[in-house]
Amino acid sequence: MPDTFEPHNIIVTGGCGFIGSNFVRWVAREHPGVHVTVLDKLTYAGNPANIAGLPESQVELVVGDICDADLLDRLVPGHDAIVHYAAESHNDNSIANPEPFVQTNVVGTYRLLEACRKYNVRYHHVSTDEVYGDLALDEPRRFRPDDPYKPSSPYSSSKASSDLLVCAWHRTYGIRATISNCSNNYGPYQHVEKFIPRQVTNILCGIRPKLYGTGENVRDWIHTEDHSRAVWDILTKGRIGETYLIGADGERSNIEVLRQILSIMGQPEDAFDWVRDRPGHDRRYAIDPTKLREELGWRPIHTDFSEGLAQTIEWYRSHEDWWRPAKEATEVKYAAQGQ
Ligand code: NAD
Ligand code: TDX
Repeated sequence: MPDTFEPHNIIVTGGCGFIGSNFVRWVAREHPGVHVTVLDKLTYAGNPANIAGLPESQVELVVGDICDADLLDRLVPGHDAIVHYAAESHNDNSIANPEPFVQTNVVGTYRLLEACRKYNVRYHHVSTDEVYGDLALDEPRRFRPDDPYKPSSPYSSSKASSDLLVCAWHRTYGIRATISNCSNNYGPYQHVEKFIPRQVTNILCGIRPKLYGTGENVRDWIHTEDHSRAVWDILTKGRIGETYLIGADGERSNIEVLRQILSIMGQPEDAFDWVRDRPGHDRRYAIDPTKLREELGWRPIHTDFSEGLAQTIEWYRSHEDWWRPAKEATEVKYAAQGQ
C-alpha cells in the first residue's frame, strides 16, 4: 500500500525555472492550504517573473544556492518536505562546460540530502529519463524503473549521479525519499534554449528553425502540468524508497514536431536549416508509465499533443516580453557551436 503524506509547508528548489515554476503555480492553485518556499539561485534559467502574482501568504521566494549548507541550516527546519527541481538542465550547455552540472546537480543534491537527514524532512527528487541512456528507433522496448543506468551526456550523468545519492541516503540513513524520472516537458515558461521554444521564437523573429543531425531522434513529450500532478501524487501517495517513471505516451521524432510547429505557424514544411548534430546525441527516449498509473492512479490530462503545442505557441506569441531578453544571447551561443 502507498504511504500517505500531507504536506503543509514545502521547499521547492528551482521554483523559478520552467518545470519548477509550473509546479509552484499548480500547487498554489490546486492546494491553496500548502505554503511554498521557493529556493532558487536565479541562474540564467531562473526568472522570478515565472511565479509573479501568486499570493505572498502562499509563496515566498528565497534567492540562494542549494550548495550553500549554512543557508540550508537556516531554511530547512520547520518545513516538512523538499521537492527538488533545481538543476543545470540543458544538454548542449553541459557539453560545452560540464563544471556547473557537477556542482549544482551532484554537490547540490548531496547538500539537500544532508539537510533532510539532519532535520528529518521528506524529500522528492525530480529527475529525467535520460539516466537510462537511449533506445534504438525501431525497438518496442520502453524505459522501466529497474532498467540499468547508462547516461550519455555530462548533464544526464550528473542527474544519474544525483539519483544514486538519493538511493544511498535512503538505504543507509533512512531518508524518506522518492524519485521520479520524467520525459521531455513542453508548455509555457520554457527557456528559449530548448527545442520547442527555440523553434517557435526563431519563427517569430524571422530566423529559420534549426534541426540537429537527421531529425529522426525521438523524444517522449509530456505537458508540464501533467508532470506537476504526477510529482504531487508521488509526494503524497508514493512509496518511500521507490522510483516512478512519468510519461504520457507522447513519442514523436524531432522532424515531426518541427513540421507541426511550422504548419501551426503557417510556414512551409521545409522552411528550416539542418545543423551540426549534438555530440553523443541520444536517439530515442520512451517511458513505460505503468507503475505510476497502476499504483497511484495517475493519468495525463493533456493527451492531444497538437492542441497542447498550439496553446504553447500561442503563449510564446503573447509573451514576447518574457522571452525576448534571453533570445539574442542564446542564438549567439548556438551560432558559435555551429548550431
Ligand atoms: P530550468 O533550467 O528551466 O530551471 C532550473 C532552475 O534551477 C532555475 O530556476 C535555476 O535558477 C535554478 N538553479 C540552478 N542552479 C541552482 C542552484 N545551484 N541553486 C538553486 N537554484 C538553482 O530546468 P527545467 O527544465 O525546469 O528542469 C527542472 C528539473 O526537471 C531538473 O532537475 C531537470 O533535470 C528535470 N527534468 C527536466 C525535463 C525537461 O524536459 N526540461 C524533463 C525531465 C526532468
Ligand atoms: O535547436 C535544436 N534543434 C534540435 O534538433 C535544439 C535545441 C534541440 N534539438 C533536438 C535535440 C533533441 O533531440 O531536439 C531534441 C530536444 O532537445 P532539448 O530541448 O535540448 O531536450 P533534450 O536534450 O531531449 O533534454 C530535455 O529533456 C530531458 C531537457 O532539456 C532535459 O532537462 C530533460 O532531462
